[in-house]
Amino acid sequence: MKKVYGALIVVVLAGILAAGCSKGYEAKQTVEGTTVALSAKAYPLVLGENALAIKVMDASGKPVKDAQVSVRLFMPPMPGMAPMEYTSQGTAQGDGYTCSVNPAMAGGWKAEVTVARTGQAPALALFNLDAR
Ligand SMILES: [Cu+2]
Repeated sequence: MKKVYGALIVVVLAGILAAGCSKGYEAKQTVEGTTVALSAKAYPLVLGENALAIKVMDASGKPVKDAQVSVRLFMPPMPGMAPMEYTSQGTAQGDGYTCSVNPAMAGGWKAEVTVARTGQAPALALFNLDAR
């Protein structure tokens, strides 16, 4: 019976560790009343296609579904490296938006999310992302 419990504990611990390693990314920022939540299921990002989920909430916490959302992914200037910058458009999905980003090298990136709504100044939220 003890052996069974031992094996069970090993399995549970392995599960917790595996879950910990594949933990996604989640962060949010509030800019002048607009909250922008950015998440990625797999994190750090990989070189190639990565799907980012973006949720936008107004000052009352209600999801904003009629915005134009774009993500400018860039790497802060590095010595001896040409600047890297890519902009991708988000598409509406469910309660929010999805956007595909494609980092070209491993390292620290910044994702500037722009939320534009008719008749309002665009809200800009900046996030730090790692790619490996
Ligand atoms: Cu670089």
